[in-house]
Amino acid sequence: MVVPSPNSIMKSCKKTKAMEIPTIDLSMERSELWEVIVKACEEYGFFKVVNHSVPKEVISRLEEEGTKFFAKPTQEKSQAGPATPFGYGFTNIGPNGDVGDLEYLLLQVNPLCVSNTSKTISNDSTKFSCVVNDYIEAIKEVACEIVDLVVEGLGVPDKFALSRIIRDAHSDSVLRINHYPPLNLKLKGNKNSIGFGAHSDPQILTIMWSNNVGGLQISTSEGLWIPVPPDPNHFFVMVGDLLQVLTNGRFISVRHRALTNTMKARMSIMYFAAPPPNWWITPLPKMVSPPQIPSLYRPFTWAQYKQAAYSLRLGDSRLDLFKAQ
Ligand code: GA4
Repeated sequence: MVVPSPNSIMKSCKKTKAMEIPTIDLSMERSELWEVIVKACEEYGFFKVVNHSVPKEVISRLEEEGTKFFAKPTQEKSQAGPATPFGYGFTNIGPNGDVGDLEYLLLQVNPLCVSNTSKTISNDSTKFSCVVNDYIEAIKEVACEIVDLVVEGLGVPDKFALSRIIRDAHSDSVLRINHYPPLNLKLKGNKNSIGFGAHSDPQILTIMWSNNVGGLQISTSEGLWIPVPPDPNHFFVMVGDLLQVLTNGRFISVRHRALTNTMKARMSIMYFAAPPPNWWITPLPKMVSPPQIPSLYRPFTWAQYKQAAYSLRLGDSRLDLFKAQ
């Protein structure tokens, strides 16, 4: 990834406009929800979720664990790294030279157990694992509720076609805790810097929580960057590349990025809902009708897609490699 110069970021920031982020109230009648969810996924690949089922304490306990970990001396944190594939990482994103002003923890979601990684992250690894597991269990339910609504909204007869993949015991879902330290203006000399460069998420769906510090921006289909006001009481949902394929291009996997432009530290927690590695990905039968509506993508497994993602740069368009001839 070429890190944009501070000037180019400032220019693109000037172009940003206030946008009403689509909001899905999960306490609404199911029948009213389908339409709004499908519309948000089609138009932006992004929406906010309010009235979700995750207890406040489940989120605050994980935030606390993250804060405790990132406050440790670098040498201690490094014992939990490198994040290849799981553990502590900083500055480097992926294996191909992408960088950002952040540090992070990448955590395996399955199996839910006290892993060796937990032992290097916390002095109380059992507590750390419990806190992470409670969060994962709760957020997985939100992810499943959302994809079940999507499936219903699309009129797919198999009601659990997507949640079944996410619930699979071998699902390759990942939890990521990002920490964007406050920017030292004296050192950097600019107000905005790239925390995490522009990209789409490769998985099915991402559910994001962040503290009350802004930085996330999403791109519209016209390439306009929209700042997302932070909201620690609610979650944000992003359509991933696989959901774009599963809907045969009807939904868009949203390009997003995170800027560090503040004197406050930003923390975000992302749950990336993914299939098991050997799961074949093709558009849902309802989304194709050859010859009028052929599949836009050739079949591939999640393992193949992941391999492609890791062989490219963060901002590259991996879906192009899987387009049908
Ligand atoms: C983006 C979404 C998740 O954070 C992630 C990232 C992964 C990584 O940081 O190791 C990737 C990136 C993400 C997409 C392209 C590849 C892989 C870095 C990178 C350059 C954990 C994921 O699954 O894909």
